[in-house]
Amino acid sequence: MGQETLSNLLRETRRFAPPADLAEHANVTAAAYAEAEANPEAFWAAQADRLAWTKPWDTVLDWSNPPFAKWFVGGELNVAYNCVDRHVEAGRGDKVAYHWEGEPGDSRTLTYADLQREVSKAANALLELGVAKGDRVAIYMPMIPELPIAMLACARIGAAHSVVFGGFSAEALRARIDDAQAKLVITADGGYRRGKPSALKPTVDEAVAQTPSVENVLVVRRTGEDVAAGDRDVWWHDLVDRQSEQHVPEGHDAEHPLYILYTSGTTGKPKGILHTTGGYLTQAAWTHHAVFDLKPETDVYWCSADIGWVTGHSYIVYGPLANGATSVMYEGTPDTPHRGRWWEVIEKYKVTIFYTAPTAIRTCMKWGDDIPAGFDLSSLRVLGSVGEPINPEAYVWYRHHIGKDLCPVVDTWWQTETGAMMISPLPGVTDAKPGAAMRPLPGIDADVVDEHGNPVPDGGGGYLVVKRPWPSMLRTIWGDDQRYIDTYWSRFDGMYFAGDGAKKDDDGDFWLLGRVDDVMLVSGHNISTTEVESALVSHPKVAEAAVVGATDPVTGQAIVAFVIPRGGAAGVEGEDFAAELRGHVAKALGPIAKPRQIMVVPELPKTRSGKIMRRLLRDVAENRSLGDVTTLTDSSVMDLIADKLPAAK
Ligand code: 6R9
Repeated sequence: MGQETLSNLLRETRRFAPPADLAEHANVTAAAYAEAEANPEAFWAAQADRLAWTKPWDTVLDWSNPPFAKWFVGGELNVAYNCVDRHVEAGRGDKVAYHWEGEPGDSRTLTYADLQREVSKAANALLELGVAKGDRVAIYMPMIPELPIAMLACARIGAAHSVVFGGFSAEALRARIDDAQAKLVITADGGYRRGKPSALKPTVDEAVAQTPSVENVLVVRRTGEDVAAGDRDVWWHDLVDRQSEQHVPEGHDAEHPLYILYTSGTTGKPKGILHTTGGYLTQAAWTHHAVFDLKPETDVYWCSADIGWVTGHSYIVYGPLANGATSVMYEGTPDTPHRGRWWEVIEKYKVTIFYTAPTAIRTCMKWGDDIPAGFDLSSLRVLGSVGEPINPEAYVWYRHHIGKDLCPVVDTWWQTETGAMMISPLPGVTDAKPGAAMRPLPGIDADVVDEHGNPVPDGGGGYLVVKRPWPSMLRTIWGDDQRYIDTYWSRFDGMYFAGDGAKKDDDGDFWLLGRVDDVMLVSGHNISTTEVESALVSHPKVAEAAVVGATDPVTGQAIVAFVIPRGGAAGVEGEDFAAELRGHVAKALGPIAKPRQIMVVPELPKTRSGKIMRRLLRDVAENRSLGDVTTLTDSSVMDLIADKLPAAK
């Protein structure tokens, strides 16, 4: 970053107040902010009390050895018991935990009682394979019910799981298995994606050929395709089906490892983010209750993420189950067999709360408004967004076309490292602004600081930090305490550095501006890619935009934009359109933010979790050969973009 703080260009005046009846019956009211501020530890202790503990804690927070936090010291609990058994014991065994929808149209319903039986059998199976408390289990699976069952079975016996997203390569899987020294890999023959079986087992075979720590590979049959039988392989149906349905869960220490989840990162070895038991479940459950206003008796909740990402861990598995929610879980892609599949699922299960990512919302904008219009979405009452800054125009589209202007949209900022939501509106409290994550949640002390670590005034921009430990924070990077300190706690003294830029508007509300590595420096001004992208997306003909700073002899960096037109938009080729968009950005943000160059492209390069990979676009804009493309969803996208290149210099 340069000398100046991040520019603060975008002005947004739209406000959306909570619907009156939602506000009246909201799970959490404005009083929570004051209560948490007065005594954050007492506030979190009260939220931990929403869970069942087998042994009470002695101390809420031990911060005597920063940055290594311990929450609920001395307490013991079992995460699987909290997510499953206690709902059955409370007489809610017949309540649906998951309405599972397979991509080919098959479906399964799992009640909490079903889940208790399945998780107990799976826990017994793991024990039979010699997996013990403290061991690590790698999970590489499609979005089928056995995935949360496997995670809960690990949690039940105190083995830490490491879920690796099913789209990762054999080498990525091998590196993660090796780093965690996993004893067992749980996988499937494959899953369904884009209308056909997509194999997983061959990738596992390749990975475990070089991982001596692995004693067994447990394989679920999903697609029925042929798989090679290795001598460590065991079929799930052979082993798990014959197990006892009884397994008595024991309490584990509040700081016992629950899971490791690797963040890909743009450089270097992936970081194994470690989450532990008590604090993690407390914050995952409370935020799910508060931010979605979940009413477990009546709501049907759906998070469209893949469980391979942290969003799926906290908001498909642990948060919703701890709260006794009824969830939808969907196996496949949004456009199979047609582009209305998600809306069809919402109509079918009468989903009331829907949580997705800006990338998906912009894709739906691109496909056209008429697609969601063909389905009954009237059951919806709260909408959520996560993963990237949501452009104000995408927010308004989501609210209007999906939420019928009745549903509050909660833009939730958090990270794999934070474990659960940190900054978000509350749907019954906040007058939300499109594009803003608004305020740190009750109990969270986040701020925006300048390069010296001093808080910026309202209206200023800088770096997002967290100033006080929070229950679901990462405890370390697996096997590398020093890297944990260096990455997160060394940039600013005594503060957690998230790596994101942010600004506070004149009301003190927070706007996230993307990763600080992506900020552009144009003629001495720091300009956020997010703001220029949002200005482009506010043009009626633009569905998606990605902006990068390319080296420029005159201005240091110049803004280069890649745009995808909205479905059906006419006149989106040629210099006239580029000039129109340049003028539009200049009008919205000022002439300094005017892109030097605009390229109309059919697709953008995204990571497998849907975040735009600006690094690759920078390579294109600077006519360099492409860097590492292994985390890209679809590498042919870069060829499509390269075809447009004549315009690029
Ligand atoms: C949950 C998740 C974390 C990074 C984070 C930030 C970006 C996530 C956001 C957001 C703006 C939001 N991010 N939510 N940016 N507004 N509501 O996505 O975790 O995969 O670890 O990514 O995603 O840049 O630092 P993870």
